[in-house]
Amino acid sequence: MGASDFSKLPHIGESVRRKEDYRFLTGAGQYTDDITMERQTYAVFVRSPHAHANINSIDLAAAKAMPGVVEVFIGKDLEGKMGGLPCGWLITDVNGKPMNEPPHPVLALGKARHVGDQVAMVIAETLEQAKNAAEAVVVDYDPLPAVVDVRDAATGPQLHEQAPNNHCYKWGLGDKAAVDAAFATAAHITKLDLTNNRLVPNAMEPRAAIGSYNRATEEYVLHVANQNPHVERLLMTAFVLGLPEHKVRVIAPDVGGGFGSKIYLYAEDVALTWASKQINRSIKWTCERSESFLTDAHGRDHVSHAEMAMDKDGKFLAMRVHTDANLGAYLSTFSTAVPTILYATLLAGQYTCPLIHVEVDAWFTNTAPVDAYRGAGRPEATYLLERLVTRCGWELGLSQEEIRKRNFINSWPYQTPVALQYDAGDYLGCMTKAQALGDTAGFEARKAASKAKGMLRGIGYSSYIEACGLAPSNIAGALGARAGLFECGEVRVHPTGSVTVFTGSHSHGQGHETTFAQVVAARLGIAVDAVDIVHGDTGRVPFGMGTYGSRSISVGGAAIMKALDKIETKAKKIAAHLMEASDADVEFANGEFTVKGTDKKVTFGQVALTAYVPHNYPLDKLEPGLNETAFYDPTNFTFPSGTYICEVEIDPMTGKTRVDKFTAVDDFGTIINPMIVEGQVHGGLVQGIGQALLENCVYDKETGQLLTGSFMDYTMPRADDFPEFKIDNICTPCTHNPLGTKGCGEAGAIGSPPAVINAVLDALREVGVKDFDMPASPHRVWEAIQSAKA
Ligand code: MCN
Repeated sequence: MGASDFSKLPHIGESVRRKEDYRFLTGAGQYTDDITMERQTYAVFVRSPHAHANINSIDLAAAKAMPGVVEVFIGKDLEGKMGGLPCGWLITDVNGKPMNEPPHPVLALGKARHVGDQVAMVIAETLEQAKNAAEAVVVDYDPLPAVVDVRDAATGPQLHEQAPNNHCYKWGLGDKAAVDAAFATAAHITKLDLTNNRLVPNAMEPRAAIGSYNRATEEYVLHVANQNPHVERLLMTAFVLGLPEHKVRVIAPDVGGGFGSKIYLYAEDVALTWASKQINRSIKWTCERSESFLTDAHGRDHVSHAEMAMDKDGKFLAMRVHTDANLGAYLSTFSTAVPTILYATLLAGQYTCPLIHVEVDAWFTNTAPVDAYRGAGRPEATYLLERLVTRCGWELGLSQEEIRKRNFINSWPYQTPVALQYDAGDYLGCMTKAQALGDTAGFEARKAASKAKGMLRGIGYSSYIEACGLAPSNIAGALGARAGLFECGEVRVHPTGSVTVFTGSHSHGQGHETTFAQVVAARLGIAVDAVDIVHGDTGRVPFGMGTYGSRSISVGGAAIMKALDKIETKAKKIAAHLMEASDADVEFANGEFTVKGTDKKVTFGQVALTAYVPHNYPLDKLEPGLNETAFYDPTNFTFPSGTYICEVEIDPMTGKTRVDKFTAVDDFGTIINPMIVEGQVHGGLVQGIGQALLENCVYDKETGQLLTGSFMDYTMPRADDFPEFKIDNICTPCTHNPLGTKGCGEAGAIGSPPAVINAVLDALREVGVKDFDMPASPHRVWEAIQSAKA
């Protein structure tokens, strides 16, 4: 079935209420911490209070003697028994060498490299006993100088022997010589320095895990708040524990948000799994919020310099970018892919810039590891490009609309100079719709009204594009991924015609139990409630590559569609048998099989029953049962795009910035469930605007201590920080997946930060401020105004 036929099916484009919400809203959800295993113990991790320190000795005598203590493990106990935590993405340096990949021990060995680095695991009968005993562990540290700012990494104290000057890799993309030549003859060059501030993910449910071991079957079970259970198992068994994969079952039950931070194989997951066999007991660990701040993989933290060369009419000729990326103290699972292929390949944006050269230096510092956080590389690319484009316009005296119009891509497919080929879009159409919805025509009047009150008002545009549906395995493999990024779906039709689907995608808030059911119900002509979706269990789902990169509907959903194709083919054979017709004459629509040119028909339910109750069934030609599995590997990424327009009002006396209007028009191709998509856009906008205005992760430069280690210091956005968003869509279906869908789960977080900062700068230009970077906290805005005055 083609994407355009699919979009016309019942249930597609319907705001079906979320099936999963009843259990969440009535407290019946089952998160990892809600689960209690038999003979369960509790673990607490002793963590380094220093950003960088040699560990001279660890004295466990007092801790082991504490009431209820079952065991205490330190790095030396694990040495030789397991490998280090692997990085799933190898980057080749510009010189053709592999990146520097220092070891990442499960428990620190000899040295702690960031505040919160895990040094010991204390296991006791109760959580209180484990906490008390953890305090009795005596670690003799020898503190060392620390480096936290990526700009100081090269000259800072060395973290790893295997990474001289704290350098992980220098990576590049594009034709430097051609770019330099274009710059040499350009009519105008615009330059910009930017910092993309570090963020802490802060999912509502903190990380949690329970490791268990069954001596009889010699099987491990890990319950874990994770977005990616099969990959977690693969990395843990193949790279760290050296176990046969079928002896480890990873279950990710209900998960309360991840935003990328739960894709990774964390040290705690491995330690709990391994130790469960050593003590022959289940071990539960639930991260505390302050521990999350210190140890969840953080996001962003780029420092960049960008330049655009233009002709006299503002047409882009070439762009060059240099970025320093902070990787933190160790390589997290996908960290190396974020500042490279997920970032640099998006730097063409929506524009026809023919030449782009990007160079990225990635560095280790004494901070928590940095990895993918909602958008992963694409928000960083969009922030840089959309800030640069706006500045290009301002320097040439062109409006934010005009500079974009002069450079928008307007025919597809479009091959960018940074590897990606966009399949479909309508960038001008999207911007025009956003301008109408956001009443940009009325901006000057609103600005005058603000001025009359002594306030500054600014407007900011951002026309983003992102690559979702991660990822075609060939492309990912060629670019260094250690695994293909296909997806798997199994459709099991039961004799009564109801259906259970087993998907390798994982839902941790995105509503898959509803939208995937809509897809299946639409295809089979049955009720949405007749379809159940199972995910997050390596013991039940054949295989899966998990959820990230807004891939689930476009890759996971497409795998289910492929399995449904197989179901339809087999079901037609059964229907042909029932109607005594040839397979070729059987048609299927709206849950009914008919024979061309006759009034014969049988329902999907009758066919399902026949598949399992083989009365008069042609067993010699057709196997009983109606159960199919498919793997889908996309041929390209999907390319959601959109234009966001933000209007801010700033009080110059206090620096307080208020987002007064925010308009978002996106192109997600075919939309399965508009209500869920709208919710996804809302969530993304809150995270993106949150980064631009409020959220900022700060380490102390001298001591390496995390200064924003709690919600008292790290400002989480709240509902009253935002106006009512104006949201709409256009639709250019994705041309290469059977649903026509493009991902929507990250768009809001990708497109919104530059819209906000462009608006802030537009307002501050009035009072002479020339440059400004995130976050636009009152103090920073006030300071910028004061320095412009001085
Ligand atoms: N959808 C749709 N029509 C489309 C596109 C999507 O109806 N054209 C629906 C999908 O069926 C799905 C939801 O929208 O129910 C999001 O789909 P998709 O864009 O495929 O994204 P994923 O399901 O793969 O989710 C991942 C994405 C990412 S990468 C982050 S980060 C993120 C996000 O989703 N983390 C989230 N949204 C989140 N939402 C919640 N509540 N919690 C998180 O941790």
